[in-house]
Amino acid sequence: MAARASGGGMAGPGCLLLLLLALGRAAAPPGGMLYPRDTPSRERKELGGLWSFRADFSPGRDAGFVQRWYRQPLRETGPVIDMPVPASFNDITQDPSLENYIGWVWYEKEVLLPLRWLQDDHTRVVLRFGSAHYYSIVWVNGVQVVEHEGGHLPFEADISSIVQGSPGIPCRITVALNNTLTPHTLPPGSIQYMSDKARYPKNYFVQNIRFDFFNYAGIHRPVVLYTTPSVYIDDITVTTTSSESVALVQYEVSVVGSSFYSLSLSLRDQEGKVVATSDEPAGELKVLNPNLWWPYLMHESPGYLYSLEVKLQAQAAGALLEDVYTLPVGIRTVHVTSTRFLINGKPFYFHGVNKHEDADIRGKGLDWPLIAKDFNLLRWLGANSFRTSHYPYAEEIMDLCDAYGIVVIDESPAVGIKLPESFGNKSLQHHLAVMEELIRRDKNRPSVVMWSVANEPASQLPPAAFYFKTVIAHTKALDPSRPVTYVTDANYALDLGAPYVDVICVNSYFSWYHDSGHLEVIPLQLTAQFENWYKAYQKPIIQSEYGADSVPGLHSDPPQMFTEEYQKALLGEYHSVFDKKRKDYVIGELIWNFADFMTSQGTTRVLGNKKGIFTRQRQPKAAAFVLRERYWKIANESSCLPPVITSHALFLK
Ligand code: BDP
Repeated sequence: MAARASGGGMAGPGCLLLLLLALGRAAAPPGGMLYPRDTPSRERKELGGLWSFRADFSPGRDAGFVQRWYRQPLRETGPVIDMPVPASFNDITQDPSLENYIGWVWYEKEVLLPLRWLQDDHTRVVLRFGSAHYYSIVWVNGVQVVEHEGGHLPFEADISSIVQGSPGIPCRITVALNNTLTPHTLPPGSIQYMSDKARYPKNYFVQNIRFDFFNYAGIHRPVVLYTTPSVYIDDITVTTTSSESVALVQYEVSVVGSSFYSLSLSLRDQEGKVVATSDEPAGELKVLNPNLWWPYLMHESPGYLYSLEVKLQAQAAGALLEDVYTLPVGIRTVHVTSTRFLINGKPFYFHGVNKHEDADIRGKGLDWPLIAKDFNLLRWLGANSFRTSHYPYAEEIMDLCDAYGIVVIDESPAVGIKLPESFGNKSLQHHLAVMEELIRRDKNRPSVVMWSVANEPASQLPPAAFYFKTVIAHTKALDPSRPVTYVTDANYALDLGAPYVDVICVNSYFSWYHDSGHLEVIPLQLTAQFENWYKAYQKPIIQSEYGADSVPGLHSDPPQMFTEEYQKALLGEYHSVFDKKRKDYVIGELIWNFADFMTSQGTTRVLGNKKGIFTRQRQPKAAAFVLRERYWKIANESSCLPPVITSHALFLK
C-alpha cells in the first residue's frame, strides 16, 4: 500500500532528537511479568479513571524535560486537563491539534496507598502498565522508575523503596509518553520536515506511516499497583502434551528474592478437584482422562481450563513468607503437517476474522462493554478464531479467548516494514526483544496456536531473507511448542522469508485494489494464488485477509464498489474457491475486517477503513449475514459434535 501520512505539526528539529537518543534498548526487560491477580498473598489497586494531562506544545516539544515537570505536581507547571485512562487521548477533546499531535504528552495521577502496603519490609509494591503507546518514561515522586519502548506490551517497576520511604503522603505517578515512530520502531514510521517555505509554515513536519490504521496514542490499557511478598513467584511456564487418556503438563516455576524456599503445586479441575500435585520447581504433572481445551464449536464445552495453584514458602530475615499465584491452564496440542493444522490431533479450519482494537472516542483504549460485545458478535457469527492484526491485544481480551475457546494467531506490532533501513541490525534487535516480550506474556495461553512475527513486510527486498530467518529462528527457540508464520502480501511474487515459516498466511485483494470492479477474475486469480504458493512451499495456507470496503446503507444491483452488495458478492466469489481448496491444503479464511476502523486521512479512506462486516459501532452490514451462514455451516460439517448445532444453542456460554 502507498505511504500514508498522519498528523502534522510544528516543532524545532531538535524535538525528536530527544526521542531518538532515548530509543534503542534491545533486550526485553527482566522479570516474568505474570498478570497481576488478587490472591491470598497479593493485592491489586486499579488506577483507572481521570488523570491530569498535558501535551507539550513547546516548539521543541521538550519543555517537560527542560523544566522537569516530573519534580512537582503537573498542575503547578502549567494548565492541565482531565484525561481518561485507559483511552487514547486523540479523540477525547475538540482540539484537532491534539487529535494529530506528535511528540511528548504528560500524564499524572496521585494515589494514596494502604498503610499495610507501606509498613511491612516484606511487601513489594509494583506499578504496572498493560500498555502505553509508544515510548514511556515513568517517575514516582519525581524518581524515574522505568522506561519502555513499544506500544502494545506490558511493563512494570518495583516502587517499594520509593513509596515505603514516605508513608502517609500521596504517591505521585508521572508518565511522559511519545508517539513518534521512526524507521526502527515497531511499527516503523518516519518524520518528514516540509522545508518549502512557500507551502508550509516554519518547522512543519508530518509523521509518515505505512500501515492502515490511525496511530492512536495514550495509556491504552489498565494501570495497576499490586503487591507481592519480597520473596515471590516471578514466572511460571507451562506446556502440555496429551494422548486420549493421559496428559502431561510440563511446568517450570521461577522464584525471586531467595534461594531458600519450598513450593507446592496443585492442579485443579473446574469442579475444584485436585488432579495432580508436585513440590518441585520444575517437572511434569500427570493428568488421567484429561478434559482437553477445545476451540469454540469443536466441542460442547470449549475452552476448558484447569487452575494451577502455586504456593511458595520462604524464610526471609526471620519471617516466614508465603506467596500464592494461580494460573489458568488449558491442555491441548498443536501440530502442522504439509496440508493440515491439527489441534488435539484433529484438523482445525480457521473460520474467523481479523480485528483491530478500535472504537469511537476511546480509540485503542481498553473498554469492557466493547470487549463483551465483540465476543458476543464473534460467537453469533460462528467465528472460531482471530488474528491480532496488527499488534498484540490486551491481556484481558486474551483471557477471554482462553476461556471461550477462541483460537488466536498472535501477531507482533511489526506492520508496515517497507523501507530497507527498517531491516537493519537496530530494527532486528528490537524485533527480537519484542518477540521475547510477547512470548513471555502469552506463552501459557492455550488459545494462542501460532505466532505471527509480522504483517506484509517488504519480503521481496534482499535483507528480508536474513532478517526473517533470524526472527523466526529466535521465536522458535523461545517457544518450540508453537508454529510461526508471518503474513505476506500476495503481490510479492518473490518472498524471501517464506522458506522459514510453518504456515503460509497470504493477504489478497483481487477485484479491489487490482482489477477494481471485476468480480469475475476472482476464481482464476485466487485459484492460481493458492496453487502457486503450494507448489513453491508445500505448506498449508491460510487466506489471512480478503475483503472489500462498503459504506453501510449504500446499495446497487448489479453490485458496484463500496456498496453492501459488492462486499457480499466479492465474499461469495472467494468462498467458492475456498470450498474447493479447503479439501486440499487451505486451512483457514480470516475476513478483513471484523469492524470498520479509523485510519489516517487520505483519498481512499472515508472516515476510516470500511472493510468491516460490522460498522465501527458494531452493527451488521449485509456481509455479516453471509459470513454467519457460512461459518455455522462449516462448523456443522467439521465439528466433532453431533451434527446441526444451532447458533442459539451454543453461542452463549
Ligand atoms: C492490507 C493490510 C491491512 C489494510 C488492508 C486494506 O494488511 O492492514 O487495512 O490492506 O487496505 O494489505 O484494507
